[in-house]
Amino acid sequence: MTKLQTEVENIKKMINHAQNIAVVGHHNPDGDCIGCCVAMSLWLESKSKNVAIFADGDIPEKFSYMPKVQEFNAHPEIEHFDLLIVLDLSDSKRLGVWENLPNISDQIIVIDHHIKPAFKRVDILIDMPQYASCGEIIFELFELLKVKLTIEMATALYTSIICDTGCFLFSNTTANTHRVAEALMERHKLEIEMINFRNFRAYDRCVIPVVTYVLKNMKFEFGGRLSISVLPYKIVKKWNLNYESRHGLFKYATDANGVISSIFITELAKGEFNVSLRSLGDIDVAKIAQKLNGGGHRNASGATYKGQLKDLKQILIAEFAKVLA
Ligand SMILES: [Mn+2]
Repeated sequence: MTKLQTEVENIKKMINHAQNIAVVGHHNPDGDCIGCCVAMSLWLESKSKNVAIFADGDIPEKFSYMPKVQEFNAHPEIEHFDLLIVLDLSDSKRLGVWENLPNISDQIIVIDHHIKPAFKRVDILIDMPQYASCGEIIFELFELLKVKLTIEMATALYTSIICDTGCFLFSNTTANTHRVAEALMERHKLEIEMINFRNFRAYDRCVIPVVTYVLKNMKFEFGGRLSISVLPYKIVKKWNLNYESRHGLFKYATDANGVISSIFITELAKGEFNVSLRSLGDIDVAKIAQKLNGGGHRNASGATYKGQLKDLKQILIAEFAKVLA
């Protein structure tokens, strides 16, 4: 029995007893997080629940093909919830500006696929890191609860799956990932060309100078197996780079032939750095991120760091040396 199968009756009861429900994802919400929150909210509303959706940060415009994306963060004034459902979120710190939600909610369900989710108080915790996306877990939950998926819910869950697997490219993609995608596509005529184009091909021409900067300044270590990119604060500020536009740049750091792991450092404010780590195969970058009090998945992790860039680089290179040298 999976954790989900064991807990499904308790989840059902908890949701049935709640009327006012908050659904929250992580800050800088990505496609998995947004897809899960949308699918969950649509289902709860079909059960006549009052639902408020939260995720700290901008909801990227590319997700506007899903319903409810306009409703994220629309109800900051609500002071109490019967139930809080936390999705795709491993650490209460990643609630960002919504860190108070657990304190104003009677009960809390966490459903996540990160390694070791960390929360102070949880009534039901479903942590299934073997799943590529949180969307896969929500699909399974809906199956167990015999929820009839609408095309909007299927579109949202399909978005979850493709976004966390890089459109079925990453090593976290499993047979189950494909089975869930198959089931979603079998039930509804999803607009996969539009969804995939928006998420994996489309780019704004205004990012061209930044892409040029990244390509020109990329450094390689360990015989070209590690790439290191740094976006200094002056570039971030000059081009007004938000999380979404920065995220699209990781591809250049990770996809050069021969590169099996990458470091992408963004200076968000003077002396304050966002670190994104990616890897292929068995190289566990979550462990390296944990050294900086960050975390994530084996092949995709992140952390923040305050201090000197040269010290940060030194720490990271020393860690990568353990697996690459
Ligand atoms: Mn996820």
